[in-house]
Amino acid sequence: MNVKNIKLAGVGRMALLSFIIIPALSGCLTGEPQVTNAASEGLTEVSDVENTAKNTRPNILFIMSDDHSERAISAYGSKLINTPNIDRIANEGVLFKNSFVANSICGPSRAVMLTGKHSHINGFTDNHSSFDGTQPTYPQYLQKSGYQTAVVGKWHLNSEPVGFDYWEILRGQGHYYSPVFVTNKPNEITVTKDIKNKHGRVIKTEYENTYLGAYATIKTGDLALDFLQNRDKSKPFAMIYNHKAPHRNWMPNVDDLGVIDTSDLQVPDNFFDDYKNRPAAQLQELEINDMYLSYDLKLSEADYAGDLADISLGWGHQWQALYGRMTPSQKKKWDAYYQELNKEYQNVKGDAKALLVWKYRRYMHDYLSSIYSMDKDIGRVLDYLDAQGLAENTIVVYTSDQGFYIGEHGWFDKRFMYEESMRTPLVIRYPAKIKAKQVITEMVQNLDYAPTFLDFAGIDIPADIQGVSLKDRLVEQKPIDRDSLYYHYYEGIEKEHKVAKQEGIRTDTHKLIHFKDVGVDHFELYDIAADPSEMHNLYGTEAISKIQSDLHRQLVKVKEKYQVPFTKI
Ligand code: SGN
Ligand code: CA
Repeated sequence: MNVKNIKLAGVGRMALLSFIIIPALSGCLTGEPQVTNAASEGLTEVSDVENTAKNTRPNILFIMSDDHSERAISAYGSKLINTPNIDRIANEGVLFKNSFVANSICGPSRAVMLTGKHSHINGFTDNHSSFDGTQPTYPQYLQKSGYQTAVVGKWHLNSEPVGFDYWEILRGQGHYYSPVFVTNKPNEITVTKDIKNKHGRVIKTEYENTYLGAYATIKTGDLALDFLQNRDKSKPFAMIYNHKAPHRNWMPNVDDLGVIDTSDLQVPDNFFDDYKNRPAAQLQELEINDMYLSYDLKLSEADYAGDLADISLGWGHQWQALYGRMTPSQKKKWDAYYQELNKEYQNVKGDAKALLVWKYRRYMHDYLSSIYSMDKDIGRVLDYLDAQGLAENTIVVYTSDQGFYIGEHGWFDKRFMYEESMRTPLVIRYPAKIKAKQVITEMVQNLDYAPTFLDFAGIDIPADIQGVSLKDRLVEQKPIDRDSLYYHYYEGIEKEHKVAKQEGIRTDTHKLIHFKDVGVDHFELYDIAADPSEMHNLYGTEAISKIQSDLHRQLVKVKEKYQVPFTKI
């Protein structure tokens, strides 16, 4: 971090402190239970019995990354990278071996988590939707019941956060370098922006902070720590601390370059997949082979002069814009690392297979490096909880908005109901109530987070929530009541990456997927136990016919249970 950033971080802290004090004071006027500062005044910490009970409720620290495959987490057995801090949460708590999303794409997955409801109910079906923040979410319930709530980092729901005392979120997808955040609490560096409708009327005012020279991962951690340090200590807190990393285009922190070595990395077994018997997979555009040489793979124009496809698509300019967000000293470190290695491109570009392997290794270097920095940042926040004696009574969750392909089927990105992207990492720690070193193999889904938090906070779970609370499983080892998961991806073949619309059901052993889109209408069926990479579509084969009809029956049942309109797909 350069000197400028340190200064900016300090300013942010002061401003944050002032806005936390103001709501605390305003409580005097509203007649809410009054709390005094025990440490400074030597009084008991709370003034009434009800509030004492409330204060024993756990804090909640929800940590989420963007596009983190569980196969890039050492606690999940990854040999690709060490993630000591995510592992710390798992080792001191619980690791879910079979954790899934309901819709493997960013905004929709986040909406499922906030509401505990499937996409067709919460209305945020694809990334082009805008989240209706007036509907109930778990942060709103927590806030109403006395939690101090905050969200920092990636949000990506196209509408402003509702139910948070403090929010400072990346604009849209956000940038790795010199990130732009929007906040509800302006500070000294804020630029005020009036947003107008097409008639020129101001419809809202935004407060925007550009942290010049900052790296998004570290800035997000700084904001999380600022909130924790300056929070209202009379209340339990619930903070969502969301990273942009390791989302495309995987720009590592210049200070961490060289830590990850992928120069000899072997490609996954099904890297050269031919997509036989899987028609939707034949139509996708998720292949590492299709990555942009500059934007994705970090070659400079000089490196690929003559290979004009990349430039003609305009992505050279996209890359220049991102590179341009770095400070001169960051660019110097970046170039010192990449320029030498980029010379390899000349040796491989004439050999299609060698080039593809080179692309995979470069992709993995950048992806894993972004994770390395993020894991370190998570460590800073966990250290703070330890130092403040907060770890015992804080539920810490680490997850991702979905899984990701890191070369399986030759792909990057997500969206498919196949295992790599339907899965998402999930580890939970809560030393006061949850025994350490548990591994849970039952299937859970991102639908379950909201009811679990409400349950732990002692709030009745509203009847319309579709997920199940994991509290009794976590605390008392009671089995989870569910035998299948419903999945639905809505974006479709006409959108980026050309992945067909699909829905389906996953049981412990099998998966049935219905692909239905323009020019696509077929089922696929996998025996996940025998074929975890889903290379052999068994749909329509004699040996599977009984299981097939059973899965069809279950799909109908599960759609009824979740009130999925039968016309949707
Ligand atoms: C961007 C990326 C896509 C990615 C989507 C959705 N393209 O559009 O590769 O699938 O985000 O990701 S990029 O050229 O802009 O990098 S999500 O995690 O937000 O759902
Ligand atoms: Ca994502």
